[in-house]
Amino acid sequence: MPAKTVHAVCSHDCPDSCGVLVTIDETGRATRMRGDPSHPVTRGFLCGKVAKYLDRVYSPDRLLYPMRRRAGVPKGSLPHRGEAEAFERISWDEALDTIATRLAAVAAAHGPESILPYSYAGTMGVLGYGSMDRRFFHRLGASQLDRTICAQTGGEALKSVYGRKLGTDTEAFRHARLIIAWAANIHGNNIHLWPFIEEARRNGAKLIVIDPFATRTARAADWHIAINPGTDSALALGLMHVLIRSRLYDGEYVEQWTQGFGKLRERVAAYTPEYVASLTGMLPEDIERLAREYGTTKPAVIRVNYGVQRSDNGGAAVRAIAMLPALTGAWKHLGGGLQLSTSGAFGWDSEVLERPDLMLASPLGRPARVVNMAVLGNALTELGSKAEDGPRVHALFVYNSNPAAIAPDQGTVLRGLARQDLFTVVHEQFFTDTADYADIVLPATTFLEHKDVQGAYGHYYVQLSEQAIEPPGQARSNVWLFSQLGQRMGFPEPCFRDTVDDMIAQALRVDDADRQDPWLAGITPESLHAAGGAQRLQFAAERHGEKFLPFAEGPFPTPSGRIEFYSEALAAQGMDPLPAFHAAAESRHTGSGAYPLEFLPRKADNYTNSTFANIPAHQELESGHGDVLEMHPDDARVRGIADGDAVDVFNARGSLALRAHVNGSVRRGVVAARLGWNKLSAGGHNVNLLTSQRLNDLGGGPTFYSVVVEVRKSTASSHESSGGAV
Ligand SMILES: Nc1nc2c(c(=O)[nH]1)N[C@H]1C(S)=C(S)[C@@H](COP(=O)(O)OP(=O)(O)OC[C@H]3O[C@@H](n4cnc5c(=O)[nH]c(N)nc54)[C@H](O)[C@@H]3O)O[C@H]1N2
Ligand SMILES: Nc1nc2c(c(=O)[nH]1)N[C@H]1C(S)=C(S)[C@@H](COP(=O)(O)OP(=O)(O)OC[C@H]3O[C@@H](n4cnc5c(=O)[nH]c(N)nc54)[C@H](O)[C@@H]3O)O[C@H]1N2
Ligand code: SF4
Ligand SMILES: [Mo]
Repeated sequence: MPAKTVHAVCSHDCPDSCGVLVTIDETGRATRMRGDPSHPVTRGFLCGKVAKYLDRVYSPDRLLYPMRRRAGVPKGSLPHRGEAEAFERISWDEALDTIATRLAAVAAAHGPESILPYSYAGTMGVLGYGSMDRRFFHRLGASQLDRTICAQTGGEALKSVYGRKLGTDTEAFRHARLIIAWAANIHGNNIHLWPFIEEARRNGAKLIVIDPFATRTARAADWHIAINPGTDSALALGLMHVLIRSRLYDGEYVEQWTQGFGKLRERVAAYTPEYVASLTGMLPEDIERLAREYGTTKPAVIRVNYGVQRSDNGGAAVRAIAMLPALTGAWKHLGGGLQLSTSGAFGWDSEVLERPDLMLASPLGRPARVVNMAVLGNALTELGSKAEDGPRVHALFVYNSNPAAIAPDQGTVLRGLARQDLFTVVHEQFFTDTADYADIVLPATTFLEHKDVQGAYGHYYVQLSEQAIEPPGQARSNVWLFSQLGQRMGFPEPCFRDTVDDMIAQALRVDDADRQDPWLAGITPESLHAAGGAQRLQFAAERHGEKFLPFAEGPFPTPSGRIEFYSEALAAQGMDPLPAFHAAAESRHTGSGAYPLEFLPRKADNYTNSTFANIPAHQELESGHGDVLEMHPDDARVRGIADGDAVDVFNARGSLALRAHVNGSVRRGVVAARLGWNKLSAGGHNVNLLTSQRLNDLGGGPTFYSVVVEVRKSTASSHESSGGAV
């Protein structure tokens, strides 16, 4: 086989969805990966994580074969690379038969809803994320998983205002004169936006960052506002107060395209700069100044990211922030507006891919109950204790996710996973913290080893990801796994035999122009291939030689056809139809004497959630950050803590062993640490030991960033993590 280059797409959970060119040598081995230079957003470079991707693909730690827990070995955390003691290799045949038999037995004994799938965005490929797997669980009658862990709150919030998850085109940021990065760690989480911001700044644009943490992005900004965590709704309402009071809003746009302005004006009246300053930790004059700059600079764009919605008041925060460009009419200008996500632009045919109708053909004969993934701990330990709950969970099937590390209230999650009467399957690339608790572990492919199609939540290109290399060992894709299982369970529907190519055609709806989304018109696997792997969505405006401006004019896909400052739909659900500030249950405002510090358990710049945390090259990039607690010097001093000291960070849910880093990344009253693998952390737990299963105000999202803790210098005997008793 001669050397060749293949177009793939980075499928990790990241807004950028980079086009990747993979060089394959004569032996079929990938030797090089680089960003596709012809992709208008990737622009020829990859982030530090994926530039080193071949270290992951060819890691000696890859899971290569199906494995089974050895008889009599109890479930629980294993030392890193310690799985050989607890697990033994089996064939795929035996693995699939065991799973099919056990799932059938669980369904027969307790009802199919006692089976719970658990997946998130290990891969963002359209097929790998959700297609054959959904068909399988729907046909089985398994519980449905409400995928709330990341973006649902923000998505619901944006849709409540605009009706659709669209935002300012990434490439248009180069035209902005003012860019506000609101809870957006662009350098760490969204690096392909940065060159457009740099271009805008070369032309005189200003960058303002609103983040309680001094990220690299914040350090590079013209103005960093280190807001108190969870107070963003107050700031946005305060900005609207000033914009309205000072008549810095676009009356014509408001009149023509929005509804509820009068009620909004009444609501924001209370949010004076002085009041908002008392909540956010800002100065009143800075709130005035920010509002004036935002109201008078055009084009002005807000890059808001999901960090802002991981708290009790997160839905209201996104709603209020999203209203700002509607008030100023910023959407009218190329380079103005707001971007949270662009994912709503991709009209994949999910009905055909996921087949929710198959629930009616399941033994249940009705839609299955829905379990919120943000409360996995309770779902495994408490669900089923009341008659109306439905059955207790007796089988858990994990893929595309590492819940032992990423789900909140880790102590309870691990207690649930340790149940001997729970049958757990984990489909993974590596022996993660979750695999430690599995009965059966199955090896999964990376994006170099399977074919898929993908959109993005940070740009507007559809891409084909070709298979670049053969899977190592016996690794198999998600589509293959659930197709095999469907057939072994004897499901008669032909859709369980669909090939990957069939399903890519279904996603794009190439065979049915009537059902095809207009922005996907003419995009086929062949056209994608001919275009070198990536094609821009077919926006009507651009076909007419105009610019794509998502919300420059209506009608809008909301109930009223207008941008909704005031939402009747939310009111009908008993919720506040207008945004308001409410203090988080765990925060400085709710005054918990025992736990006076606000804790930010953040994402690492060089991992993707828990992914990459086990790769030495990535650990090196994070060196000095892994087990670190960022503290303000004043908070350290009063506790007798010096830079580098071992500390215990604790609350009622547990105690985490970290090392203090007293460096000014956070303001007084806030401490921060990063997400990683439990078993690679000093005390065997990560930051989610301290987070709570409390849900936020919209869409059932988690509250990762509303957590209070206390910190003390550790004594030798106290310095190990503990928890799970509460
Ligand atoms: N390097 C890297 N890239 C990633 C990921 C990763 O783990 N690592 N994760 C991926 C995933 S899953 C997602 S969802 C995306 C998007 O992820 P984002 O939502 O952008 O990421 P976060 O880091 O959660 O939050 C962004 C910023 O919000 C700040 N923040 C926290 N609380 C508050 C608050 O109350 N107010 C304000 N104003 N800011 C706050 C945090 O300090 C952080 O710097 O990123 C993706 N990209
Ligand atoms: N404290 C704290 N907790 C958080 C967050 C935070 O910021 N702070 N962020 C939250 C957010 S935004 C999110 S999105 C979640 C993310 O939670 P998860 O989606 O669980 O993310 P990862 O930890 O990246 O785990 C993904 C796993 O999928 C595996 N995988 C990759 N590709 C495939 C594949 O093709 N098939 C299979 N079967 N497996 C594959 C990877 O090896 C990896 O172990 O975490 C949430 N948890
Ligand atoms: S993780 Fe994000 S920035 Fe890095 S290569 Fe993948 S898509 Fe691009
Ligand atoms: Mo996420």
